[in-house]
Amino acid sequence: MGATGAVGQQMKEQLEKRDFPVGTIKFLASSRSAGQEIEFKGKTYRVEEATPESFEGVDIALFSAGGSISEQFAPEAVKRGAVVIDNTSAFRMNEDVPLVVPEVNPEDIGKHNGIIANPNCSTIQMVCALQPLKDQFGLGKIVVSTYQAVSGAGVGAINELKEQAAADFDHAKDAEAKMLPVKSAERHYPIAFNAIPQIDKFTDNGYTFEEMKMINETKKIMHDEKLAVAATCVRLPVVTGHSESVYVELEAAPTVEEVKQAIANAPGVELMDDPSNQVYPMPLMAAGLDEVFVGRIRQDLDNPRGFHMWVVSDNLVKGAALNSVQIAESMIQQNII
Ligand code: A2P
Ligand code: 11C
Repeated sequence: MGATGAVGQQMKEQLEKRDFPVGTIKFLASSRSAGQEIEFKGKTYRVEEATPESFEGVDIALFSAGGSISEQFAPEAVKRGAVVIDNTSAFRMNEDVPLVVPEVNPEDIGKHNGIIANPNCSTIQMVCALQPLKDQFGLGKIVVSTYQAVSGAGVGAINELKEQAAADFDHAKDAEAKMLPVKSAERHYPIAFNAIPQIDKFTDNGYTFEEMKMINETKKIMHDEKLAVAATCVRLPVVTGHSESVYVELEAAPTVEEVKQAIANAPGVELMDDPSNQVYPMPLMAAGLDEVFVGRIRQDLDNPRGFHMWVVSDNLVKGAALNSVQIAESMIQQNII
């Protein structure tokens, strides 16, 4: 569902690349793109307009067409016997909906009642890097600042950045902007040559919805309501790949080498940390790759339990499509489907 979107296209790639055991497949979107052709494993399919009946006979439905579409169609899919893996924020915080990153809490998948939620992209990459530290040293406080790519806001935002970036810097302030910070907001700002400290709308407490997602989802995935998390989320003129500066205070006081070793051994995470050779993760290099890359690991200069690190991952891959497909794979491995 949402097969023509930025994440939907990646979902198709991941299903192909990982040789997911597909019997039959259909590609759903709105009437706007119905009839478009999509190639999957050497066969040509036509995009179909989603209707409730689209889900008859479906075992697993991967959704990434926006929250309101999930609210409308996920119950229809569940009613017809499908398990929905939903990449929107529609159901994430519902008590009866597991919120899953397979490297962190695969055991929650079995508690589903028809819907399993895929977390927000910026949350996924952070918890992948934090889980090994939680396991070995215990977590105290987390302070994260993000540097997020426009692909998180969909195909329209990617196109807008490309158009604005092709123009001259001298006219950047006056560039036409319709997509960011939020399509439905009253004011829009150009993203080319800029940094926008607003992702999604503001909530009543002065944090944005994106920031509150990072805070609330991290607590839910890590099963720790008391975990102290603060977030500042910023949009940058990067096409794809979110970066995060993460400060974490641990319960124990390991050496920086022990922290690096824990990160290096974590599933789905790659240590990329050699400052003497200028080796550290960057979104341009992470684009299209599966891993969560971690570098710039340093001990805080004032607090021996405090560590700083730089976490980068492709938000469309591990942050969305790959994580959804891994949830489906884990369901098969755990005999949940
Ligand atoms: P469509 O191409 O028909 O508009 P993105 O987040 O990259 O903008 O992608 C959004 C995805 O959600 C697209 O695949 C889009 O399809 C799909 N979508 C949007 N509105 C609907 C709808 N009413 N029903 C089904 N799919 C929808
Ligand atoms: C962004 N993180 O980068 C957002 C996109 O809740 O799944 C993902 C929104 C979500 O704009």
